[in-house]
Amino acid sequence: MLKAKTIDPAALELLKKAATDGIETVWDRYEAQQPQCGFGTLGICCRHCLQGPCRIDPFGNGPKAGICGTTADVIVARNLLRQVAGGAAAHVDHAYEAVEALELAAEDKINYSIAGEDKLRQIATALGLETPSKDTKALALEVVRVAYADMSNHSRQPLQWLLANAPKERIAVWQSLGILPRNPDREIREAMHQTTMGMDADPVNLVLATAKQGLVDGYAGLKLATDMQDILFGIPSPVVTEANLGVLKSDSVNLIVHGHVPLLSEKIVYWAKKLSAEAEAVGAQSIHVAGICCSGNEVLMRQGIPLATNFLAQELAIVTGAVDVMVVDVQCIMPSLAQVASCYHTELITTMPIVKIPGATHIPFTLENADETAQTIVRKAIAAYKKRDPRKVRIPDQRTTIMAGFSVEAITAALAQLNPQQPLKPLVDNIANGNIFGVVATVGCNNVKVTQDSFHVEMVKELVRNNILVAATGCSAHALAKFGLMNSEGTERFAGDNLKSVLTALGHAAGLGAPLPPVLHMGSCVDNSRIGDLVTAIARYLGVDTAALPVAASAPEPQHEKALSIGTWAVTMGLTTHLGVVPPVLGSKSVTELLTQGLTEVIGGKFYVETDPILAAQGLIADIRAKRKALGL
Ligand code: BF8
Ligand code: SF4
Repeated sequence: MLKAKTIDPAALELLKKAATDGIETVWDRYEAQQPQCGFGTLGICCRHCLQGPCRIDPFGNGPKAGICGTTADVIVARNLLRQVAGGAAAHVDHAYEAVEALELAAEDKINYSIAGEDKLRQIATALGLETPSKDTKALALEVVRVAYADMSNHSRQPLQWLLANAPKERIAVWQSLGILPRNPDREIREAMHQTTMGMDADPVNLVLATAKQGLVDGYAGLKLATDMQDILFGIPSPVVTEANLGVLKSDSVNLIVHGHVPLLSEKIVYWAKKLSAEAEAVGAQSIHVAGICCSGNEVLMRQGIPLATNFLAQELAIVTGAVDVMVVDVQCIMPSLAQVASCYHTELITTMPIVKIPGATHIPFTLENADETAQTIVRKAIAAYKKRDPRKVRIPDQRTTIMAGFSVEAITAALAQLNPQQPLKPLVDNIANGNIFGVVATVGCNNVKVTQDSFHVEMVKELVRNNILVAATGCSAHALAKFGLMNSEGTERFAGDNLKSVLTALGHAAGLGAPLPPVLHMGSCVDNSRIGDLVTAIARYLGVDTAALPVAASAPEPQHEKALSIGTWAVTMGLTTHLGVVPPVLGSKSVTELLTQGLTEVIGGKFYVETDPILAAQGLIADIRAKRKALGL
C-alpha cells in the first residue's frame, strides 16, 4: 500500500543497512501511524478549549458545529492561522538571534566579524540611513536599532523592514486589505488571541489574518534573517562542491551540522580547519564538515561546505556509521536521532536552550562562548572518530557535483558581464523573448507522505525541459543538487534548447567556460528572501506589480509549518504557489476555495494544490503562460 520510500540511491542503500542494523526510521513510524486520523487530515478537529476536542462530521450526518457553535469553516481557518503563525514564529525567532549577534559584534562584545560590509551599506541605504561617511560598526548599530525598533514597536506603524524592502504596488494592496503587520511579536500574539476560544468566527477575516502572518514571516523572519547573516558572514558567491552522503569520508573525522541558524555552524567550520592537526594526530586525514537541512545550506552558500542530505534522510546519515558528531541547533531535528545515534559511535550534540533531546549531549551555545563551544564540539568529534567501528561503516558511493552560492548579488554580477549598466536587462530580455519562458522557485521540505525527492526532481525536470528557469532553496535545493540539476551537465541533459542557450551564454560571460546550472541554489529556507528580492528587483525594473510577472512558486514536498508560512508570503507577493501535499483544509469547502481561488481577486496570488509532479509542472507552466499573455508576451 505504501509508496516507495525514496528515490535517493544513497538513502535506498542505507535503508537496507538500517534494516540489518535493526534501526527504526521515519518511514517505519509513518507506517505505524496508518491510518492517520481523518478529522486531523481534513483540519476539522478543534482542541482550543477544555470542552473539546470537538470534531465535525465531514459527511454531514453528525455534528455540524463544535460544542461552542464553531463551524468547520472556522475550525479549518483557525487551525491554518495557528500553523502559519507557528512557522512565522520560528523564522522571527531565528532572525532575532541574528540581530542580537550583529549588535554584540558591532559593540566588539563577541568574536564575530562583520564580513558583509557591502550588504550592510545596501541595507542601510534601503532603510534611509546616512551611509557614506559612517564607520562600519556605527552603521551596523544603526541598522540593528531599526530591527529592534520593529521588534519593540508599540505604535500602529507598519514594520519598517517591510516598508523598506517590499514592492510599492504590493504595499498598497496589503494596506487596502488592512494586513500590513506592525511589531512581528504583536502579530504572532494576536494570531494566538484571535484563534483562542470565543474569538473570531469569520473565515474570511481569519484567512486575511493568515496572509498578514505571511508578511510577518517574509519580512521580519526571512528577509531580516538573511540580511543579518549576510552582514555577519558575507554575501554568498558561487562555490562548487558535492552533494549526498557519499561526501562523508572514511579516513577523516566527519562532523555534521544540522539545523538552521549559522551562528554556531560558521564557527564549527572555522575550528574544524584550525584543529586539523589534532585530527591528524589520531590518524585521520582531516576534519570534514558536511551539512544537513538548512544549516547545511548556509555553510554551503558561504563556505562551500558539501551537503550531506536533506530532512528525510537525517537518520540515515548516522546509519552510515561514519558520522562522528552530529551537532544540531534549531528546527527540523527529529528527536529519533538520539535513538539512532545510540546504536553507533555517533555523538549527537544539542546546543540550544529550547532544543534538548534526552540521550544527546547538551553543550550550551552562547554568542559569548561560541569559539569555546565550537572547539569542544570539534574535539568531541576527534575523540569519537577513535571509537568508530570500521565494520559498521558503509558510506554510499553517491555524490554529485553542485554549484551553489547564487545570491541576488552574485546573479547580478554575472549578468553585469553582459550589461554593466543595466544588469537585469539580459535576464528580462530573455524572459520577454521567451528563451526563458518563466521562473519557478521550488522551496521547502521532504514529507514522508511523498517518495523522498521524487516530486522535486520530476517536476523540476519537466519545468526546465520547458525552458523554465528554476531557483531553489531548503530541502528542495538538496534534492535537486543530489540529482544533477545544479551543475553545467544538468543544463546539457535536462534544459530545453532555449534555456540551454541562455544559460550557456551566461556561463561563458561569467567566466565559467560552461553553462550555468538550470537550477540556481539560492540558499536556506530563510533565503527565500533572496528569491523575493530578485522578483522585487525585476518588477521594479519593469515598473510592474510582482503579481504580473511570469513567476510562480512551489513547495513540492512540504512538511513544516514554516513551509506554510513561506508559501503564504509567496501568495501575498501575488504568486501562484503550488503545494504537492494537501494541507489540512479540505474539511471546509469555502476556506479551500478562498485559498485556491478567492484570494486571487484581492491579493493576486493563490494556492494551487496538485499531487502529481508532471501535472503540477504543467499547471505552473499554464499559469506562467497566462501571465505572459496578460503582459503581451
Ligand atoms: O527550513 S525545507 S524540512 S530544513 S522546513 Fe526543514 Fe523544510 Fe527542510 Fe530548512 Ni525549510
Ligand atoms: Fe470545541 Fe469550541 Fe472548545 Fe473548539 S473552542 S474545543 S469547537 S468548544
